[in-house]
Amino acid sequence: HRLTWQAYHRLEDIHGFFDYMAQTYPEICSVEIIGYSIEKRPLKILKISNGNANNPGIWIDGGMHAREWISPAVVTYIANQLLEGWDDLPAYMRNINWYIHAVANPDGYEYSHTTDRLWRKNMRSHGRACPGVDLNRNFGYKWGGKGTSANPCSQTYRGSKAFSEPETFYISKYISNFPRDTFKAYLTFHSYGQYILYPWGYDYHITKDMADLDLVGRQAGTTITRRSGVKYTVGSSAHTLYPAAGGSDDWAKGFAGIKYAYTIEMGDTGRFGFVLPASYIEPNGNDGYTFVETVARAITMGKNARRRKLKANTQ
Ligand code: 0X9
Ligand code: ZN
Repeated sequence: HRLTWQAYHRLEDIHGFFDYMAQTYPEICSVEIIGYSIEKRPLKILKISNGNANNPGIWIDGGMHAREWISPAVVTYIANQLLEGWDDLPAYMRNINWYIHAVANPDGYEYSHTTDRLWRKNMRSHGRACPGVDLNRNFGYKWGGKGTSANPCSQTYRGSKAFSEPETFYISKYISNFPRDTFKAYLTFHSYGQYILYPWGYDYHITKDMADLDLVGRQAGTTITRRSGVKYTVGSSAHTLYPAAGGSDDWAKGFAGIKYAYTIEMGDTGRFGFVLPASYIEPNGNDGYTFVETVARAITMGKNARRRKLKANTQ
């Protein structure tokens, strides 16, 4: 395959990497096309598993916003780390069914390479008005609320209705088709700012279960800083960034019931912003991997702790 982590690559190289990995490691991985974008590009995911259908599932996506090039780069870096290191990975990483969607907005991603480096939305046409829907305002949980726009020319245009866009619709369809509780984490990679964010994003709303997300988020942030020196700010989306409804993380938690729903905003904090030099891919990739590792561990350890408790209670 032609993918490297020394440069930003086009969609073809990323999908070629997925196909190559599926051919090279057929016992543990495969690709699946979950649908097609507005411009008919495949929405392609890589599945990695030790074959145990009962493993907890973790969904990882990237590239929902076209210009955030570090995101697909980090997501493919993580996929590569998982596969190249598989035999030596700890049990809590191998006993997970991984679903990796590196470029959730393939049309926008290509457009940001060919035409407009700072393109954000998908490529939905609205006749004569400005094209594009903000996919991270198009998910069907509290759709149309704060931080969203009804104006197609806005960068945060929410679309004509919840899941009006194939790119969001097929993610929701794919995840919803599994039995509830299959997925324990939904991790969506964005940039920039170095934030680990959890629901709720639609408003300044606090629920009990946010405490667990906060704890694991902080654990990830602390571990990243200890390993690489990079600092991540941890908190709920609305409080830490701004309220914005229709995000994928809110949908994952609020509708799909996935406990660990996070948006991670990778580096940097603004020096280069979206136009981050490719030399930042590897360091960001390692930080992203640490984040994923921390969440996987929390899922497995949580389960073991519960099992220990159950055992203690029945003895
Ligand atoms: O605004 C967004 O969609 C995300 N930030 S970005 O700069 N990458 O565009 C933050 C989304 C946080 N989650 C929710 N608001 N639900
Ligand atoms: Zn984004």
